[in-house]
Amino acid sequence: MTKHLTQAQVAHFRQHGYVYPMRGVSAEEALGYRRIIEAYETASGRDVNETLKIKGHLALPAIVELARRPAILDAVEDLIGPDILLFGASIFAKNGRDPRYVSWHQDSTYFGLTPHEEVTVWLALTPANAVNGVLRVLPGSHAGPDLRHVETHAKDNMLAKGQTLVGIDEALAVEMPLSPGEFSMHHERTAHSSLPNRSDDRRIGFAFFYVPAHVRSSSGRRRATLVRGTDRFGHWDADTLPEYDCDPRAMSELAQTWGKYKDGEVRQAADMVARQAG
Ligand SMILES: O=C(O)CCC(=O)C(=O)O
Repeated sequence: MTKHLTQAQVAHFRQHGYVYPMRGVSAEEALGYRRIIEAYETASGRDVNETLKIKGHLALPAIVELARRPAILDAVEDLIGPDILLFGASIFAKNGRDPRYVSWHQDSTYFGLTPHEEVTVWLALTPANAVNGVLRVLPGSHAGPDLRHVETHAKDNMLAKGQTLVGIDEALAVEMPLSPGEFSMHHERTAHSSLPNRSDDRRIGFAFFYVPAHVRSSSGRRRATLVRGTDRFGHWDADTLPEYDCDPRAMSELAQTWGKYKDGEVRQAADMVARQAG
């Protein structure tokens, strides 16, 4: 008995590594979250792509609340079971007429998790479509190994290192168009990417990273938030959640985690695990 997804959607995810569209919040609520995030962006004076990354939920209680929405967690539970940790959240906000893109990549190479059972929920806060740089996936890529990424550090690449899979056949890409408040889900090994925004308005999505409680960090102890069920494993320390917007204790954890991620600690750890396995 599933809680949100149909059996056919669960089967689709298992076979292809992605599923969409599901409704997480109403269109009005999505607009409300967009406004909250844009107000935060204006107040901070910085592009949210620089400040709401990897542990973006630590900036605002509203983002933690969004990550805990029952409709979202019900769908996550249908895929990974009832004991669910949120180990991260990142915004992907492209401006109108924005040349920035996301190159083909697999998160599994960079997340430092074992076993590879993470599921990403990508929640649309604006429409996401073929014109404004919708999220695209490579069906079935979750079933293969972690592939080699070239770290390009390209200027318009929105990824921390411009990490890029080479040799992907674009003709196999599947777009996952969404209306505001809808979400897609993809497995951490599913190769994904997005093109520049050719529309006049922004394209904003929030990606939430969920793991079942038995998944460990392969890069030393890290932090996460139990969002549903029971943690009988204790592999993760608790995130310092914000008690109010821009709570300095939580903001310092956000900044440290993003810094470490960008600077390669997680990647090095993932490399070590790969060497041990290989
Ligand atoms: O929003 C995008 O364009 C890319 C999203 C992404 O890379 C992710 O959700 O992991």
